[in-house]
Amino acid sequence: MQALQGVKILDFTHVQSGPTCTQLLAWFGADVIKVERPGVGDATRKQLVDVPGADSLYFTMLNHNKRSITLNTKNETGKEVLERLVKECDVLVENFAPGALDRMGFSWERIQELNPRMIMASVKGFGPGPYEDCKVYENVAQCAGGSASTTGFLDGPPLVTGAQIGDSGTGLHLALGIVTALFQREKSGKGQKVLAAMQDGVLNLSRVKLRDQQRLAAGPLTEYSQYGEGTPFGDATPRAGNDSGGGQPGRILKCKGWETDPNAYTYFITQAAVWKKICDVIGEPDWKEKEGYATPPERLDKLNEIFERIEQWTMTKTKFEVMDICNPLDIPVGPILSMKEIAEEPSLRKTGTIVEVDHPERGPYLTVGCPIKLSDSPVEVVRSPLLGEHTDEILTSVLGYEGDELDRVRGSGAVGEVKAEAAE
Ligand code: CAO
Repeated sequence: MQALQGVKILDFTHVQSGPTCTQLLAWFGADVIKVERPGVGDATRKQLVDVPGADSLYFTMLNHNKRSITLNTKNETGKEVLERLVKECDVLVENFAPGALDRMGFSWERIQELNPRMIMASVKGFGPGPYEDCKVYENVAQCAGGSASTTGFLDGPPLVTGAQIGDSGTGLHLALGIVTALFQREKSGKGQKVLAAMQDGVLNLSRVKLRDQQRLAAGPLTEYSQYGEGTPFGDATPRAGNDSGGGQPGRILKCKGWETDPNAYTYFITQAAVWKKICDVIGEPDWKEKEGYATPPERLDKLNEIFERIEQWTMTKTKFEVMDICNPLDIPVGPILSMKEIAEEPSLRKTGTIVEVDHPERGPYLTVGCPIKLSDSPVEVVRSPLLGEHTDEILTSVLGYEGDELDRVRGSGAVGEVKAEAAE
């Protein structure tokens, strides 16, 4: 038994944001039916291809545990099949460019007519307003959501981050919106529209920077390195390099091997409560009581000197040795782990956070498993579907087509080539 067992999702998503959401719902047990254009499918199937002829890792890693039906929704018979899917499903999830669903003939009004219990969930780049009609990809959202202006170093340009906070982040937000709407439907009996705009999702994840924007009115942000360095603040939250976003100063510091290993670094936080232990570890016991060093406010204008001293110590240790020494002392540190190290980490395999999956076209590959663990809803990661792999199965077992009717749909060109044997 899984948490969302019995919930049927009509998955009209593509690329990353929407598929992240429906993959999570599938992992929680929903039956996710991915609708794709015959012969084409989700564009990511053929993007960043590493194994010629096989679905890309981009696609496979975002579409586990789903079924794929190919359907031309601009063809009359295709529309008929889609109507039946709308009536049959609980949730429709889409991340088309604004207006695409309306142009297909499936406005929110029409969907409600067909199925008043339907929850219609959308990712869009922007919410209502001046940019609502724009097409948006990850980095546009990172820039428009406030993340890029606050990421990077003070003397460099704005930076995007490697974490896909615009796409996968918004997909996560949307998934929460969907399960919340399902919960409300239990009482109201009615569906509703759920919107997660990528700009809003990025801003939600960047809220500490909006906090700092307002704190600027009360004076300089004393925990930022630039304060100690004597660099004046402007009128907007500045970029803060690797400074910690909270009240405890932190930096990324070199560790043993940094000259040749680009990831031989550790994050080191000089948490006030463990200051004395830090002083002992780095060999500066005098700093425990020394004037100008003993309390957090006194240290603010000396953070560069302090972190340089700590770095002299971390450079004598590997990032894992730093962890081994500091953890028992409750000094918060964290190694900079490369993707290679993460891929090889046995504990992540054990918890299902990293999973090896087999695929008929590409063989075994690694993927990120469900990051949210429910004690009573186990997740088994199942490979992504081939294009149209479940078309016949969905037409017959979900929508009840049979006999002449089934032949008519199959022969209409609406569902493309039926590849039931692909499941083998
Ligand atoms: N049968 C027939 N037509 C189909 C179809 C199907 N099964 N599935 C999709 N289509 C059509 C759509 O109806 C649309 O046609 P029209 O423009 O003629 O109405 C067309 O395919 C293209 O859809 P699109 O505009 O969404 O796709 P795109 O590649 O041009 O844009 C993207 C991609 C991501 C920029 C856009 O979808 C978007 O802005 N989405 C919202 C924000 C978002 O999710 N962005 C993140 C994506 S992840 O990085």
